[in-house]
Amino acid sequence: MMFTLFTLLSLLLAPSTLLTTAQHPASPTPRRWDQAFLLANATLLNLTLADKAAILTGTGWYAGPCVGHTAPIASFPEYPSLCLQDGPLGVRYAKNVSAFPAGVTVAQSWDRKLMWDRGNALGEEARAVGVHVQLGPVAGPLGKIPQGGRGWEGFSVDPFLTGVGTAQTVRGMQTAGVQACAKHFIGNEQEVNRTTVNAEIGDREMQELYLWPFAEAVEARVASVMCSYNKVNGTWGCESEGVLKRLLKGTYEEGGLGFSGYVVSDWGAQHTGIGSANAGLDLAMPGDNIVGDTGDRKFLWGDALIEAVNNGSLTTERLDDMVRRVIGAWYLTGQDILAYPEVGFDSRTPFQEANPDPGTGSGMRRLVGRQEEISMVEKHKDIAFRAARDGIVLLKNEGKALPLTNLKSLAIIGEDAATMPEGANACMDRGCNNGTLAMGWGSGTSDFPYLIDPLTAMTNHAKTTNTSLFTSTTNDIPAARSAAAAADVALVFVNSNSGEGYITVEDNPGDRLDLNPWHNGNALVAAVAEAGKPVVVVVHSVGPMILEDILSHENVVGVVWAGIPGQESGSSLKEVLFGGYNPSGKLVFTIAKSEEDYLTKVVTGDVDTFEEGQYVDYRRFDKEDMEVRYPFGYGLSYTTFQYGDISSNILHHIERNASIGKLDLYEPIATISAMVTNTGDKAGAEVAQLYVSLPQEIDTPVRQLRGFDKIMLEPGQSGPVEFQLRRKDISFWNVGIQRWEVPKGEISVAVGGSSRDLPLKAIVEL
Ligand SMILES: *[C@@H]1O[C@H](CO)[C@@H](O)[C@H](O)[C@H]1NC(C)=O
Ligand SMILES: *[C@@H]1O[C@H](CO)[C@@H](O)[C@H](O)[C@H]1NC(C)=O
Ligand SMILES: *[C@@H]1O[C@H](CO)[C@@H](O)[C@H](O)[C@H]1NC(C)=O
Ligand SMILES: *[C@@H]1O[C@H](CO)[C@@H](O)[C@H](O)[C@H]1NC(C)=O
Ligand SMILES: *[C@@H]1O[C@H](CO)[C@@H](O)[C@H](O)[C@H]1NC(C)=O
Ligand SMILES: *[C@@H]1O[C@H](CO)[C@@H](O)[C@H](O)[C@H]1NC(C)=O
Ligand SMILES: *[C@@H]1O[C@H](CO)[C@@H](O)[C@H](O)[C@H]1NC(C)=O
Ligand SMILES: *[C@@H]1O[C@H](CO)[C@@H](O)[C@H](O)[C@H]1NC(C)=O
Ligand SMILES: CC(=O)N[C@H]1CO[C@H](CO)[C@@H](O)[C@@H]1O
Repeated sequence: MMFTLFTLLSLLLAPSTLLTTAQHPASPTPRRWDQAFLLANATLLNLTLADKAAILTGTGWYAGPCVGHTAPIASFPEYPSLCLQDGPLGVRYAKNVSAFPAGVTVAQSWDRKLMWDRGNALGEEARAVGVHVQLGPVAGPLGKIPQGGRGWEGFSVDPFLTGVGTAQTVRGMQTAGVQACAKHFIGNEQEVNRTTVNAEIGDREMQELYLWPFAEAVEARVASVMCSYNKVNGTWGCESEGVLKRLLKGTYEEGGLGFSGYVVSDWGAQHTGIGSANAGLDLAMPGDNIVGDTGDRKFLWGDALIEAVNNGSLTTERLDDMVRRVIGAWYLTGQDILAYPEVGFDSRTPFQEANPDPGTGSGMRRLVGRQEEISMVEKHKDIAFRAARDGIVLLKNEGKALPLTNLKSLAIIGEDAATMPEGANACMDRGCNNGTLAMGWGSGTSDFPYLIDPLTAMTNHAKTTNTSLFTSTTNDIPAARSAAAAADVALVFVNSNSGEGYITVEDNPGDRLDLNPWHNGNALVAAVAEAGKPVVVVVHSVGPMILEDILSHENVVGVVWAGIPGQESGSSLKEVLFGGYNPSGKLVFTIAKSEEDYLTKVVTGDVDTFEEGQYVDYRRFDKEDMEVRYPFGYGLSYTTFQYGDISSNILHHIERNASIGKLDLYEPIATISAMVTNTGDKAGAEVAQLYVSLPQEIDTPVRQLRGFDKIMLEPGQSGPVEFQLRRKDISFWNVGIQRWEVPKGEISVAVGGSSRDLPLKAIVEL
């Protein structure tokens, strides 16, 4: 009888639109949560206590080919052994999958469609190799600490931009049929002592900064959220009722996001059995404790969950809620009706001797290659390329030094210009900084299927244009000088790397030791600049760097910020340098004049009090009226743009101080429009930005990003940009009443090309 009911439900709830094509915008999932839960409820009636415990407990560290698995369930044969796998820029440890640009680089494109495309491509590749749950995107760290090791995995230090990046990635991934996992929840802002540090976060910055992108993920129907290693207010992230039960799953009336999916622990972040279940953790990963590089097969859940229900310390209601969330996410994303392939890779290590991998030199893993994966790399090449190219930010272009045209000779200088001799994948989890930097290090990496390094791309270009190249692909100063002396223009490559704290690279413990270029990059630039030729500096960096030394040389006429570009590094850079593409990227953080200016830094000891409140990055620089080198949102083009004609259209007149529901919060209430004109002589795209200023009496940043629109314009052409404001976008978190509230007083908006270039202003007349 159950079977009949179940079949009927499945037919009724069979998704109408599916799953295959990269349409945009697309319905974020084939089913809604209520439809998924109806199916999950029917299934729950059929499951034993032991089945439920198995659904909720990982099978152990490297107990299968993925980094996490649950067991198959005999009485529920359609439900698979779930495969959970990193990560946010590609499928970790798989072969022949794409290595996309990191989150921070696609964010620099400020292109919603491209963010969705990249997410969708990530999801398609994960699904093609049998991954059910892809561990990304990264919505935290937000990146309040510029040295923080994992900021590059996410999008921006601005919560609005990170919110858009997170939501678009979630939608793209889940449209491909894979479950997304927004991580790390919450307050995991540094690598040093990340498993012990206590993040003491006040409600205001919690809601207005750190929770914001997770709220957007929930609105995008994210299937799962990963709780983090750190403590919040003294309690482990994965057993904190305050953050899991109240902030994440609580209703809006309770100050929460109303998240319907499941919370999965970061690997080994679970510390208690029943405590974590009662606090809001739903799925324990990898299940056992990680000791060194192996699991101890001691499980905090599994049989203990059964005992706990039997002895009354865990209610059946809560257990069923956990199961409903986990299998509900499987129904939500339509994985019950998708043909899901077998897992096509193996993450287990170390099998170096038994399974050498001469192709890449990584030699660490047993890898299974499959035809469909190979075609995916080809299919997604263009997305990987565009995300890298459109994320390049032109910071300096003195006397139109760029694009480089009609060159007779060019010098390519610096070890960051070329792949290291041992191969792009030589270092396990990219845990070194040798050769050109196209990815940070840690679990948020994947193997490069190929890496077009800058030197290769420049060499090919030089051949087609008959340009002589002089190269020096180390940071050796005499060699750099002589290469520069022979050429018309010198390209000097510098970089700065960071990653996850389980690997230390050249004394950098995940977090960066400082914001200078690595390997004496400043001295390299100085030496070349002294050779007297025009110098263009190309920067590959995980996050903010201090550029004062580099900019102090008159001969440094150009600076190109190429981010963390992934497999298409050189090809994307070549387009910008030689004018095949007009750069349109903008900074997603501020480049300050000195490291101390940021105020926030890696805390030593075990407590981060978040005493800076909301005032991180441009929110701080604007509050203190500090000079910066390059402001948030800044980026040059080979053409110029002018802004005009701002107007606002109120869609709904609202009561400022009335009790509202969650739906109202995300409802558009006003549209702001403006005209942008291309006043130069080249076609190009402009990222128009909208910042909201709330009345200063409520102790709020001077301005906050609340909209952006990217428009492509021919020379002389004008076109409209439009920004939609939701109620939340003009609200602040009222700690007293624990609600979002539209403040009394004047609310104004400003529109322009960066956070410090805002020619248009208007008042929002509510
Ligand atoms: C699923 O079951 C729970 C517990 O009985 C109930 O609260 C919930 O409304 C059900 N969901 C649906 C969509 O029927
Ligand atoms: C319930 O379990 C039986 C076997 O015990 C199986 O045949 C049936 O398909 C299951 N129904 C659902 C809805 O999972
Ligand atoms: C953390 O502590 C601060 C300060 O006491 C408090 O305002 C906030 O609500 C707490 N947050 C959580 C999630 O417990
Ligand atoms: C119930 O069982 C759980 C799991 O084994 C255990 O942690 C807890 O201490 C037990 N509680 C009681 C009251 O026996
Ligand atoms: C990377 O460079 C470091 C420092 O020069 C060196 O010790 C290490 O062997 C290099 N690693 C590889 C894989 O080449
Ligand atoms: C390339 O440049 C060299 C030296 O500048 C010149 O001799 C040669 O004719 C050029 N070849 C082409 C195909 O333009
Ligand atoms: C990490 O925390 C411990 C205390 O648990 C402290 O002694 C140590 O100094 C901290 N390490 C750093 C680098 O801050
Ligand atoms: C409305 O305004 C009053 C007075 O400023 C304040 O006490 C109250 O908390 C506000 N919010 C609501 C929802 O009434
Ligand atoms: C098309 C492609 O990149 N194929 C590669 C898949 O991976 C194997 C193993 O590394 C390579 O040998 C193939 O060239």
